[in-house]
This record gives sequence, C-alpha cells and structure tokens, in this order.
Amino acid sequence: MTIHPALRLSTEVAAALADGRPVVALESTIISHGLPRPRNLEAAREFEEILRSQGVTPATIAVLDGVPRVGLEPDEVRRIAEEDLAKASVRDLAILAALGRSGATTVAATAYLAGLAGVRVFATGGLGGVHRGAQDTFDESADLSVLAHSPVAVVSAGAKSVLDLPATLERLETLSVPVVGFGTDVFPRFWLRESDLTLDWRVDDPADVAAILRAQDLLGTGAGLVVANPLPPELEWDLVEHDRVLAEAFAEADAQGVRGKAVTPFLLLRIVELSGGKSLEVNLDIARNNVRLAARIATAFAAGA
Ligand code: PSU
Ligand code: MN
Repeated sequence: MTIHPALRLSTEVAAALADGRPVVALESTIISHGLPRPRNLEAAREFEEILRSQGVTPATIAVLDGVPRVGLEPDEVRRIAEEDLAKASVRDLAILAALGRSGATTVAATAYLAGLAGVRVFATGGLGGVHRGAQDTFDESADLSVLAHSPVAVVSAGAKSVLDLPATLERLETLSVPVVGFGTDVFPRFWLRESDLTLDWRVDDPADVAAILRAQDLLGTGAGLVVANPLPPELEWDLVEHDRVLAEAFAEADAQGVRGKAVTPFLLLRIVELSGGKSLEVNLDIARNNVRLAARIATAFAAGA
C-alpha cells in the first residue's frame, strides 16, 4: 500500500490499512461547528471509542497546520474541539495546505481525503444537501458533487430537515451517487426516521453494503455511496416540537440575514438552544448509531476484501 504524498496518516491508521483491517473515517466539522462546546470534545472521543470497542480503527480527519491528517492523536482531537478552526470544504484544502493553516473538514472534504487515503467507510450525522430556496441562492452543499467522485460510503441519517430533501435526492440522482436505505424504504429526515421520500433500494445487512462497495470498484464508477440509516423509533425527536423549533430557527436566520456557509452552523446551534438541548441529544444518538453501523460495514468490507 502506498500512502498518498499529500496526506499524513496516524500510525494506527497506516498500520490498519496496510494489514487490511477495518478503518472508519470521522469528520471534524461536526465537532468544531456542528456541536456546542464542551459536548463536542466528549462526542469526538466517544465516536472514536465506539469504533475501537467494535475492533475498528478511527480515522478522524482534519487539516492541521497545513497538513491533511487522517487519524489524529488525542491532543489533536482536542484541538479540533477547542480551537476556532475554519470550516473546510474541498476547495479550501489547497489553500490551507499552501498557507499552513488549519481547518475542520466537512463531509465533502472528509470524503475526499478518506478517498485519497483508501478509507472506504465514513460515519457522520447528516449529509449536507440542497438548501431551501436554492432556486434563488444556488446554495447546494459540495457534499453532493464530491460524493460523485470519492469512493467512500457515507453513513448518515439522511439529511437534516432544514434542507430541501426532495431536491437533495434529485441532485444525488443527477450526480449518479447511489443511495440505499439501511433497514428502511424511505429517506430519513435526520431527527425523524420517516418521510414520504421513497428510496429505490433497501439493504438490511452490512455485508450487502460491503458487496456494493466491491461492485463499485469492479465497475469503476469511482462514486461514493449514501447509506441512509434512520434512528430507531424510540430515539427520534417529537414531530410537533421538531416542526415548531425549525420554524422559529428559520425565521431568525431570515431576520438576521444569515447567508452561505454560515447557514447550517447557525441553524444547528439555534435549534439546540430553542429545543432546550433536546435536538442535541437526538443529534448525538444519530451520530452514535451511524458510527456503529459504519463499524459493521467496514468490518464486513475488510473481511471480504
Ligand atoms: N449535518 C449535520 N451536522 C453538521 C453538518 C451537516 O448533521 O455539522 C456539517 C457537515 O460537515 C456538512 C456540512 O458537510 O455541515 C455542510 O455544510 P454546507 O451546507 O455549508 O456545505
Ligand atoms: Mn452552502
């Protein structure tokens, strides 16, 4: 196995990849911008711990002092939780590298770097997507287009209900990014497991997801895979409270003229406050649930490779 010259892999990630043992990538924007301090540091450590307890090596990804990193040391995990890092998408990577700056990687940038490193499975909370009103603002996350060219399975609870979910699924179709429901026939809405968005494909076994990854390799599609993994019903958020809090958060973002890449972090943090912390607890359950499934998929992939 050759290590890509632009990356620095942690010792344990390099060893696991060389031995064909399972590795799961984790993003850092969810830590730096998606969860409030100090819960974000606890969460970052917990996600790594869940993977280790399932025999999987964690590869938390970020750019530190200009170096794209795949797998962090404990004091570096602390840095992404406590420093005010830039939110870094793929287009920011070369700028950070050239200027020696640091950034927390979004799903797009994490999937891109994981793809370069040969890490095939990635767990996050929710995928970015097409924002509401995108027909005027053109605001569509680079998460979608990058997945067209990054051979990584992203395990997420669908995408957040703050987005335009039907448009997000349409764009994934256009970009030829496959979407499978894991144990579901519909695309989950992050905090809520149900929606009226029927998916073409459902799988119920992590080994089937691993087989899809191998078939993608064989066919040379070069694309990623969205694995939509809903929360179990007893853990999802109350629908009425969900609708009320989101309406309030949107009205505030509008009134304050929040735009561009500030929109997602603004809404997420405001939704936590307006729900008295409830949305955060559900958010953490979602991420844990995705990390556990990603571990099972990575294990099945490593076993069959
Ligand atoms: N969804 C979440 N939590 C997050 C994000 C999305 O549940 O923190 C972050 C991810 O890093 C995702 C990014 O890649 O927001 C999308 O931002 P944008 O819409 O600006 O591309
Ligand atoms: Mn955007």
